Amino acid sequence: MTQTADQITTPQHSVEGFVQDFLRELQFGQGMSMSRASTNDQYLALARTVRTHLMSRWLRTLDHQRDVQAKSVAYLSAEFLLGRQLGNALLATDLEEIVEEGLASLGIDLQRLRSMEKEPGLGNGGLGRLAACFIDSLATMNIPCIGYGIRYEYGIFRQTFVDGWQVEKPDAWLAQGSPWEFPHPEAAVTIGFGGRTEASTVDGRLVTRWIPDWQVQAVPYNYMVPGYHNGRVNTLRLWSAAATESFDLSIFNAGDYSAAVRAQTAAENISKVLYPEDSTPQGKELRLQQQYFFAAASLKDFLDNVLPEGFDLHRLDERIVFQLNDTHPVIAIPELMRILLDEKGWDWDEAWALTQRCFAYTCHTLLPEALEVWSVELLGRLLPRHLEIIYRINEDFLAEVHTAYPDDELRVRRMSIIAEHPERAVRMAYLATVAGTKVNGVAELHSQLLRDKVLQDFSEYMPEKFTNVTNGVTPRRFVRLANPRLSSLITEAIGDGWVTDLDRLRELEPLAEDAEFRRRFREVKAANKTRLVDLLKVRDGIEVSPDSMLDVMVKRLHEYKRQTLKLLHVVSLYDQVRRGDLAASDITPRTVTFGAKAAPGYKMAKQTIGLINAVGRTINADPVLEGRLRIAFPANYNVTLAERLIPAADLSEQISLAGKEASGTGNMKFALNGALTIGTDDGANVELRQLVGDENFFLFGLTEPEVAEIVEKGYRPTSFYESNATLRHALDLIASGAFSDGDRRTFEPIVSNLLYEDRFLVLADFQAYLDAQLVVERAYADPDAWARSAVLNVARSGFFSSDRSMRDYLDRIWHAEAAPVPTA
Ligand code: F58
Repeated sequence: MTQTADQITTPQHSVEGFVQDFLRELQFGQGMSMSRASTNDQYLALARTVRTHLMSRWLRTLDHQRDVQAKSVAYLSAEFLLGRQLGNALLATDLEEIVEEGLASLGIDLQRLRSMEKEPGLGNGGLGRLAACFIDSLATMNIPCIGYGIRYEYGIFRQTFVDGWQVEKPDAWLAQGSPWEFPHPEAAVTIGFGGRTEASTVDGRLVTRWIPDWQVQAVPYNYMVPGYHNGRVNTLRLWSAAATESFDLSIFNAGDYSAAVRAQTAAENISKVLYPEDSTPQGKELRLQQQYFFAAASLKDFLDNVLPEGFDLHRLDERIVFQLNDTHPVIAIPELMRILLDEKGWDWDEAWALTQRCFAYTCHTLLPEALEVWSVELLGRLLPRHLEIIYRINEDFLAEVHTAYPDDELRVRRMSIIAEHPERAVRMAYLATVAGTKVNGVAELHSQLLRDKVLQDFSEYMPEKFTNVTNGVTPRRFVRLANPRLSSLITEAIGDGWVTDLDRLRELEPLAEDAEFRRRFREVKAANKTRLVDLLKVRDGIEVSPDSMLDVMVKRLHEYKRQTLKLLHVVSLYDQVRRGDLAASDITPRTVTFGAKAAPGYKMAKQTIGLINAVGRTINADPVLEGRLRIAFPANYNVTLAERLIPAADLSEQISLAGKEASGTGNMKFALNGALTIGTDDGANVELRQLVGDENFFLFGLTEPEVAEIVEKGYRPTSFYESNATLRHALDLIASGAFSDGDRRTFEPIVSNLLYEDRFLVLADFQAYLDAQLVVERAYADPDAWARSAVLNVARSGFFSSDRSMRDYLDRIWHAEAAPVPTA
């Protein structure tokens, strides 16, 4: 008889029990005695000890799901930017104190072991981190969910600086093995590519078959996604590519050993590396291979292995909703159609009706150039059957549109899933919109602009499909784990219910008026700064004064996010001091901190990194500015660094051009950790400001309608350069070579881009930004009033919990319910 989860003994929840388990893992798991074990051995033994605590919950969750068959959410995402796992596992199991004490009794420092963990960097930025927050919330809310994605062997590159320029290094996060993954080679599925389709008539019915000409194996690696203190552990299933045996065999049999090995390498390439985000999607064949690889493997896995045997597929939508995280998994739509039509023998209408009930699509952008398209040539070559299906979907859809708008041929053409120029290509966002039950944007303003601009024709034709779900972040990782001091202060004041019910932070509001609470709040901020200062010294050799205002801009480097605007502020302060227009002693002491990776192929972004470092080198060495103005730019900003930086920040920079940042999620993390925001009326800043109140938010800049109007009339950046001396001097200083050893060519591309193009209206918003920074300085001059505002930011930002986002998805899109896992 097989053992059930209930019969498996849960490890002991005591210090002595933990110490025993840990030593057993060290000796028998890691093969090390205490005296010989390295710190890494100790970390691995600890990770394995902690994961056994999650194991019985995981098995119980699976058993429970098998019994109750509750509707699940399949979150399909090419990226899951998880961050380190150990801290989260300790938190979920409530083992932090026991482990700390147990390790201390062995003379081991828990923090030291935690620092050994390499974070899985399986994402670029906001989109990937959002996926990680969402699966955390679903587990905590007891919603059955499977995350499906790709186990990239190399995650986002490791950023280094050489002479201030970004140099990318591979991120071999798996080099030492990962104790958090569970490979299941026995459950691998085969995924086909290429080849041709064949139509024939069987029993009077037209049947199409796809005969791929090459295949790869998709091997699942399972990761635990623990709920917070609730006994649920959901699964994240990431696929790794491997050569199929049959593939190898045919070539081996032909006697060509090296060709066979090459083929193996080609197969494994599919999950080799995460594509670093670019300013435009690159349309690389390997990327489409990655997309189909994980979308097809996930569908097959769900249909064949997760659904119970004999399940009536007509009811699939009662058991699952496939949420498409941007367009990357959208190829799953024609794949489900192919399975139903070609493998299950359904007719078109019933297959289409079911497919339309099973998918929903989240859009994460507003930049038209970032909307993914695949050339018909490539898609047809790699996935010939899918292209046929997409054509048919389009044909039927356009016929419908034509019926609705018989006299509007232009509209019909605009709405085609197939673009005709500059080449014939499949518009993946249109396909997702046509096929999905719902389409959502990620903040109110974004969803409105999707309806009114990006997908206007579609929202007019099927308004009921469009909805909004404002993003959120998990309070477990981004407050409770990242900011233990603030967490204790909050818990002491209002109890610990906020960790799973973040609206309860409202109860802190009256404490904003309590001088003693404000004092303790400032103490927390100061201690977090000291913790960061210590980290930056060790991690990057950067010296930061804990007494300065910590002004932080951390996010991917993109022109629309406008890191150059922040930099122009710094350059202009420096310039004013140099000219004698401003006394250094009148500058509020600040450390302007950047964290940003640029896509390796994004020239302007890499230039900007070079310029930030160059300006930093100059002003940091200038004795006149000592103790007044510094730039800190630690390399390789990632989730781990975010967890240290955000709790220490005073000022959060959210300065994208209005109408360009879909939501932003950093903005939420900073507010929840008691930083005040200087920001434009963009993305979720809009909602943040409404919640915290105008008086607790530094708003500046053009609004989206104003931007649209200026662009419509013809924007001339030089007019700002000509009419604003401060701006002119700052730009001239960069152009003069002052930050590049007198070489005027080094940063010429940035300067001329700003002067003659400036797509993101940096110059138009410059003066407003400087003025708002003066307001910031005045506010910061009164530390107690600043603390009051910061407390109110915390108290009023509970809305930005990803738990709330999940409730919105559940109510508006998924219609799934909680299924509490019984405890043993
Ligand atoms: C981000 N998108 C949005 N894309 O820019 C941000 O406003 C939003 O808060 C966040 O999604 C979550 O909704 C984003 O991170 C990517 O990283 C893509 C990865 C794949 C290539 C194209 C960019």
